[in-house]
Amino acid sequence: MTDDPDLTGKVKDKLIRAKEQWAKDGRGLTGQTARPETERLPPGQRLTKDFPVLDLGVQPNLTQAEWSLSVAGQVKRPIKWSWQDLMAQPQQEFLNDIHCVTTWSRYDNTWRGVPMRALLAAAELLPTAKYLMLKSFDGYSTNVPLADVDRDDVFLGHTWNGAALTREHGGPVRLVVPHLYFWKSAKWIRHITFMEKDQPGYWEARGYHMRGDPWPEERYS
Ligand SMILES: Nc1nc2c(c(=O)[nH]1)N[C@H]1C(S)=C(S)[C@@H](COP(=O)(O)O)O[C@H]1N2
Ligand SMILES: [Mo]
Repeated sequence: MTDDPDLTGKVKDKLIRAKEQWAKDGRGLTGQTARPETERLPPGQRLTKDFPVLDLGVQPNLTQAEWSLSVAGQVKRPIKWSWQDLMAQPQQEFLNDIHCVTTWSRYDNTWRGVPMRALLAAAELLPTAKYLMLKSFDGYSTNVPLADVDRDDVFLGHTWNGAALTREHGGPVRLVVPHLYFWKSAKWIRHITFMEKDQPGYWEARGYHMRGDPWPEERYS
């Protein structure tokens, strides 16, 4: 086991309580339907030009050398990737829109990173692998169905808009799952477990949706 990282900040208890209450109140739900084929902004979202920072309030200070990602569970080949191992993987450019469940959306993010399908291929998944639990260096976790990461547009991102991903946005490395609400995009990613059965992560255990597709407004459970 690696040493626990140095953490900056304090857990934002008030924000966490507020977000739990939003789930109870169904905040942001419009009941409208919209389609990604004909629209760009999902229902209940508003566009922002800046890039808000959202997390539990505690940010790990990780150098590239301190970062690593381990992969276990329903796989034939467990993985442990250092920064050098990640750099040795295929690198690609990505362009996407971000939709946060707190109702902001941000268009035209450019990224560089490793396609998630490179990791899926390297781990050689067992047929029993159906869901993922993502765990991060700040103690955060989130779950996602395998089908939602086995796609060309999902990646491990290390560069955003031409510069190294900053610590506040999850650097050195975060997952990006652009077609789901942004809470599924784990910052400071540390560990991935492939699971047979779905399990709730941090927000999913606090009233948030197990999948989180913004188009049908899968905000809450
Ligand atoms: N490790 C970790 N990842 C996380 C979070 C977190 O608290 N810890 N918050 C999630 C939430 S709720 C959102 S909206 C996005 C915010 O990413 P950003 O700060 O880069 O905008 O990160 C997601 N990934
Ligand atoms: Mo969020």
